[in-house]
Parts: sequence; structure tokens; C-alpha cells
Amino acid sequence: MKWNPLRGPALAFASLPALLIVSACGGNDDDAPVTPALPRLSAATPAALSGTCADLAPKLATLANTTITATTDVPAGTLTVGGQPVAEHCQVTGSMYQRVGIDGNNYAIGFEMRLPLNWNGRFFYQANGGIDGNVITATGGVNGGPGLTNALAQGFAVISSDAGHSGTLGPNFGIDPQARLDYGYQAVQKLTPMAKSLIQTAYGKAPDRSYIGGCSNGGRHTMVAMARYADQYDGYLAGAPGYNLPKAAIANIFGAQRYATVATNPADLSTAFTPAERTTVATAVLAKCDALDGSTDGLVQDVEACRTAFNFKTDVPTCTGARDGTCLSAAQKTAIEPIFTGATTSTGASFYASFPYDPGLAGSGIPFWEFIAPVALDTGGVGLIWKVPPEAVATFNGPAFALGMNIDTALGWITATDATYTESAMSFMTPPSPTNLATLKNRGAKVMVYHGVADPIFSVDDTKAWYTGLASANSGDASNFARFYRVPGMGHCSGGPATDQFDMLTPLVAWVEQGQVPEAVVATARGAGNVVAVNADVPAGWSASRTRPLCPYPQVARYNGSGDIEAAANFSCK
Ligand SMILES: [Ca+2]
Repeated sequence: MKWNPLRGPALAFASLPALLIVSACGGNDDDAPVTPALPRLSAATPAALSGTCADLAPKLATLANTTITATTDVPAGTLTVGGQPVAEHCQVTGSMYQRVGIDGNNYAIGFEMRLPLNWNGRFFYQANGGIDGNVITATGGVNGGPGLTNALAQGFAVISSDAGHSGTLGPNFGIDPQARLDYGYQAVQKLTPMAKSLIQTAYGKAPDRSYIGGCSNGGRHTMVAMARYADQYDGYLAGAPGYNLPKAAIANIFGAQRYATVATNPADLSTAFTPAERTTVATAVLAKCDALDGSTDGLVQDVEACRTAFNFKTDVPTCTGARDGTCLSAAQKTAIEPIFTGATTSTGASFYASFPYDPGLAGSGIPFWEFIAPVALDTGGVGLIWKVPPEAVATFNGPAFALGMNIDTALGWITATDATYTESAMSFMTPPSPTNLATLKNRGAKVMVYHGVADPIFSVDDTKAWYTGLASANSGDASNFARFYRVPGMGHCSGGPATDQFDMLTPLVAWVEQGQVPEAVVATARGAGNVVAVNADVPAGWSASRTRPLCPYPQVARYNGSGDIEAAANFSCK
């Protein structure tokens, strides 16, 4: 079960010149109250690995609660990124806190670290997706999808872990209370000081600067770290953060129950809202909203104006006869609209978030999250990882559990505790006080967050709500330490009719260490010929390498009125 399925070995990227527009000003309003400047952290300086990779193994024997299983030299070019070789590095594999769980299964926090021989002085914690369980190659992604560079290629020492359980268990690890906590937040807590100590041994100094990032559940880990480990990391790169993951999963099951009411084949929820029908809705959204940003280009940049301009009830044709893909039946509209306006309890109370209408709702990645994930993934998360007490593994039937779930009751499970499961799911999965980031802010650390507007599993509106709350908690403006970028058209972490290839790590480092405030981040479409992976959702009418500025919220990329609409240079964040 993965909320962020990797697309093959997405580990080959090239070094893209920093497509970054920076400004020396912080973007505050002229009449904003003058506040003391935040401290700037010093820049990292490079160092070389002490001795050979083989020399390292005996030196690591003293790491507390840690077993090192291998140190392996990885020659240059073994990994590639964007067609470019990744430099020689030392791969260290091991585990922490081996133990037997209350379910009789063996547990440990498995990890690998990749240590460049020529190190840039920085540490990157690669927070992984889904329900973890796998030690994904520690390359350190810089966006959610297939990118042209990664942290390892940039010279970071990178760690990746399984967050405390084996993927072979699936969601069954939720039977063990400690495995729940490791997945939620304690694996990061335990691995971070070990990794820094290991780096000290390997290079003769601890990391000068430390970063954490990931998408989906990896974005959740990153937001949890903002709140819990603000003293440990200097830069936080959170993509599509499922920071309310248990609620999002129940909301997705709410959606499945709605789809089930209009599915023509009960065994296939996608028959409730077919590809042709989703395209019909996307076309209707474009008709009302595409031009609002000044360019009829297939991208709806002005998300807020589109909320007013587009009316699902009246702008989508209502079928007068049988469904044929060009319309929605009245019953479909009744069933589907609440999924977008936001899942509710039986009394009509919203418990998660709305989802914007975006043309990306017709993207090829959407059906998995809308129609399969609720009965295949969310159901195990809710029933086995977050419910107190959990369902019985031996008799658990995921689809039946999801489609029969009482939503009000389920919301009670994720805040419950008992003598065995002493922390609730909402406690161990979500950041405590997510809008109180004073520790992070005041020591000079920085935050960058991105989220696809068409993400169907974790809503960009939930992330917007967090960001506006963060602003409120900081006298109305958090932009001097945290920035939030919406990616129009993009689905969950990548894909969709979007410009979804970008590097947010480079601007984050420049902000933390050089004081260069990030404004727009230029993103590229992965059309035909993309060196890493072609995104089939890029419309045929677009340049294969269309670029757009991703704008810090609440700014919107607007067309300047002249020039090639395929080029970011002809758009401005306003
Ligand atoms: Ca447009």
C-alpha cells in the first residue's frame, strides 16, 4: 500500500541548472509591521569521506542500538539521474532497535545511507511514501515525480528507511503498537541522531546543515518533523503532505461509498464516473476557468476565481437520456458533488477538506486513487493501522470493511486509545500544533511545500488551510520562513496535465544558507522526449517542454499578455 508509488527506478536524473527566480525582498506588504529579521544559518562546507568505504564498517560498531549489515562502495555511474552519472559513494545498510512485536513478528527500523566520497556538508532525510515498509534507494528526491536531479547527485549524504516494519506485513504491522508509533513519528526521531553520528564518523564532522523531504506520506513525515524535530532540520521540503492522513483515508472511503451508489458495475467503482465523463467535467471546468489567468492554455492557475466561476450543478451537462459520456445523470451529480465539496459526517459536518475542480481530474492517475485505493489501501490503513482496537487480521476483508464503514464511527476510532494502543492515530500520525512552528522559524530554518491542485487523495485545500492557519499564527504572514506552491493540473505528487518536473531543493538550500528568498520556481512539462520519464497526460497541443512558474501562495501565474505561451518567462506571479 503506497500513497506515493514510485514509477520504476525514478532515480536517474540530470542536473538541471537551477531554474529558480530569486528576489532579495521578502515579499511583505509595504505596510506590514516591521519585524526583526530572522537569523540566517551559515552555509555548509564540503568534506571528503575519511578513508575508504570498507574502512568505515568497523568504525560504525559503536553506534547505539544499531546493527550495520554492509558497507558497499558504489562506483560512479552505477546510479544515474536524468541520464547523468551519480558520483561514487558509500552505501551503508543497517537497522535499529531489532525486536519482536506483540503479534510475534520481527521488527526493526531498516535503513540505508548513501555517503558521497565528495560530500557537500549536508544531510538529507528521504521521507518515503505509502505506509513505508521498504528501504527505497536513498537518492533524495527533489519533487514528487521523476526529476532531473536528486539530493545524492547534489552531494548530500542521504538516508532512507522502512520506518520500522517490513513491507511484507502490509498494513498488518498496525497490530503492534510500537510499529504504529515508529511509522507515525518515532523512526525519524531514532534515525536522525544515528545518521548524524554516522556522518560524523564518516567525514570527521557532523552535517553542517540538515534537510528533510518527501511527497505524500513523505510530506506527512516532513510536516511532523516541522513540529516535532524543529531543532534537528534546517530545511523542510513537503510535497502533497498527507498531514491529516487518517482523516483523508476516511474521506476517500466516504467517496467510494458515494461512487458505489451510482456504479453500473458494483465490482468496479470507476463505472460511477467514467473516463469520458471525467473528461466532460474537465472540459466544463476549462470552459469557465482556463482564461481567468489570461491564457487559454489548458491550465487553470487561478484556483480561487475558478471556485466562483464554475458550478458543477449547472456547468456540467445533465443527461436527458441514457449516460453516454457527454453528460452526468442527476443521480451522478448528487453522488459525486459531495466528494469535491468535502466529505461530511451524517449530520453534515465537514471533517477533512474540499477538493478544487481542476482539469487534472481527468488525468490518468486519478482512477487509482478514487476507485481502487479506498477499498484496497485506505481500508487497511483505517482498520489495521489506525483503529483502536484494530480489526482482526485473519478475518479482515478490505473492500467489505470500506464499503460498509459507518463514517461517524470511523472518525471515533482514529482519536481513540486503550490500554494497548495508548496513542491515538491522530496523535501519532499528524503534526502536533501544525501551525505553531515558532521553534523552526526563530532558529532560521525554512519550509517549502508543494501540492498538485488535482490531487485526489490528499487535498490541496487541506494544505492551503494549514498554510493560511500558519499565516494567522504569524501576524498574517508566514512567507518569511514558509512558502506554499500549488501545481495546477498535477495529480498526486506527479502526473496530470501539468508542469510537474521541478527542483525545490536547490531554492530551499539557497534560502536557508544564502538568504535568497524563493519566489517562482520554474517547472517543466514531461512531454515527448523527456529525459527521465514521459508524462502521457501532457496534452498534445502543448509544447513537450512547456514551462510555467510555480507561484508562492496566494500568487497566481498570470500571462503577461504577449510572448510564447509555452514559456514561463511570459508569465508572472501576481
Ligand atoms: Ca489558463
